[in-house]
Amino acid sequence: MVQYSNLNYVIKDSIGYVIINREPQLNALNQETLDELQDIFMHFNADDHVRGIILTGAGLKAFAAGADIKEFLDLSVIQARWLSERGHIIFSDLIEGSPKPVIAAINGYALGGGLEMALACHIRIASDNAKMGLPEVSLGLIPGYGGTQRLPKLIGKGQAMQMILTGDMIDAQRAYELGLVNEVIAQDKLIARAEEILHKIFTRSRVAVANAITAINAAEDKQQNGNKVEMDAFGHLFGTEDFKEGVSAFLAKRTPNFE
Ligand code: DAK
Repeated sequence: MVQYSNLNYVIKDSIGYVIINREPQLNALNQETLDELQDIFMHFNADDHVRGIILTGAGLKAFAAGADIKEFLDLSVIQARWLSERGHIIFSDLIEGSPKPVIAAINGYALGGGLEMALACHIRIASDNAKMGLPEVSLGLIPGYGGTQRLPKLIGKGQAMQMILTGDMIDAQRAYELGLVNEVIAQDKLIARAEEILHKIFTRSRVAVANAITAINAAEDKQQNGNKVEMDAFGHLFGTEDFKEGVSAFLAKRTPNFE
């Protein structure tokens, strides 16, 4: 298997773990880390041994404290625009667009590009010490990896405006109240809870789960007609073995045994 400089990964019990491993820099996302994220998500998305993915940061302090500020200064306008587009591709196509459920286990600071990475995941759970924010305006920037688009959809335009325009950090409890994270968990139980959620999902039909992700994502995509995507996916599922098995199992009062 490939060795990465900035990521650890492992596959265990059908879960692919991706751990950003730049603890001394609070797991800040430099360009090399983004390259490696692209690579591992392409790999996990295509690997049948992986049924779901947990994305987290190394250590007890940070999920990812943003894009790596030390790399900003030398970027030209054209490079910055291009890097933003590239980040969008990784976060939108490979993380949000993964056919497998991706859980962000936010184990500390999730700031700037780090929070944007969590926003691209399908489910977010946070440890009780987590702090989240989009502080880009304090650096003379705006979020560049989808934050201005995903945050308002998740927590509403007014709350997103306040977070982005003030750049203030919020704690895990406030993030839960806003709907930014689904659950707040003690730090030492965070990964176990993410695993529990995935193992519940693994008892369901894999093809149905993948189609549900596609249809839910389509709801937010202005280029697509979400209702049509849902209808097509719904029709398609009627032709699958999993559908036959799911209905037969229900009628026979037994647990389904999906492909
Ligand atoms: N980048 C680089 N290094 C970082 C970092 C970051 N984002 N965050 C922390 N570090 C480093 C610190 O420099 C320090 O390194 P040393 O001095 O030890 O060498 C080490 O991590 C520990 O940090 P602190 O000593 O500051 O730790 P504290 O506990 O005191 O404070 C903190 C923790 C998270 C409050 C603080 O580190 C902090 O405010 N960090 C910066 C947070 C931030 O502003 N993040 C960036 C947001 S802006 C783009 C697309 C997207 C973006 C940019 C460009 N393009 C397409 C081009 C996104 C931008 C952002 O993410």
